[in-house]
Amino acid sequence: MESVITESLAYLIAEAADMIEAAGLMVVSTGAGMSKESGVRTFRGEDGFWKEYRAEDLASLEGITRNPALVWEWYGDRLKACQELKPHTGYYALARLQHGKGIFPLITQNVDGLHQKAGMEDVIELHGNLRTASCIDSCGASRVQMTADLFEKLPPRCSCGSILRPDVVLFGEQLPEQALKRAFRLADSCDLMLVIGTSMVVYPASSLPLIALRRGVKVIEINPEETPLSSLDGTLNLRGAAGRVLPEIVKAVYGE
Ligand code: BV8
Ligand code: ZN
Repeated sequence: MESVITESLAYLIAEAADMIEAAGLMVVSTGAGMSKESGVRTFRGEDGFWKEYRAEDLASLEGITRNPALVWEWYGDRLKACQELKPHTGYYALARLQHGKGIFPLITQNVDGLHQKAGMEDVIELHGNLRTASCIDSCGASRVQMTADLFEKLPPRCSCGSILRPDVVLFGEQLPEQALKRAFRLADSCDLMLVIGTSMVVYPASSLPLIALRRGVKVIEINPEETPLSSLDGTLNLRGAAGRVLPEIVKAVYGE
């Protein structure tokens, strides 16, 4: 994924840098594409996870009850990948922006924890995370850490005997209330939104930039591909990879 910084892209990056410098409250929203250059597979791209399976077969309550071993095998692979993978330069550029501009909130659909690994603060995990798992029957037993021993016998079980489920938001589940409320409040109050690496397919995360646009706020989209957000009035398209474009934005803002 070597996206070249063409002259036109360099011009748009300079424009985006001016918008970022001028913005009061900037909010960043990221999806699976933000982690692509760290080696995490996206959901819907050419190498996407969902290629072999439908989302409902894996990240859903009936999927995990129907085939718990398959879903736990998939989450085990992902957990191992996330633990081994390192944030790419785009992550550190975003962290540099966050520390330079004042800690802006970062809303992510990702559960890989790479934003935190790159030293970012105020990370709002809309779709949960892979750090812990809980009882599928909510029996009251405390959450368990997602460590390698949990995967010795699939599916892992709660002390009550029911199966465990990773503390991610499965399809059909409500998002964490506080995180979602804050995300909507930020979409409703920001002066600028930076949207990186999302196909804009999954709701309600996909509604956040639309709320900002409806208020007349500009949205900068960093994505090598076209999405439903790209052609909307008020969106500035930086058609490139996060790992290439973000360091160029930092160079344009901080000259380094
Ligand atoms: C809910 C779990 C309310 C953790 C995930 C019909 C129409 C509309 C909506 C619905 C519908 N039917 C059902 C719904 C609601 C449903 C939904 O939106 N379904 C979609 C599929 C249509 N949403 C829900 O169920 C949500 N809950 O609404 O609750 C409710 C509940 C009960 C009763 C009443 C109401 C829950 C959604 C959360 C689901 N969990 N993950 C995990 O396993 O990770 S979603 C999963 O997809 C991930 O979290 C992921 O983040 C998310 C979205 O994908 P993206 O991040 O956008 O990634 P994707 O691969 O799609 O795209 C990658 C992008 O990156 C591409 O654009 C690519 O071009 C770009 N890219 C590639 N390389 C790079 C790059 N960009 C930059 N740099 C690069 N190098
Ligand atoms: Zn239990």
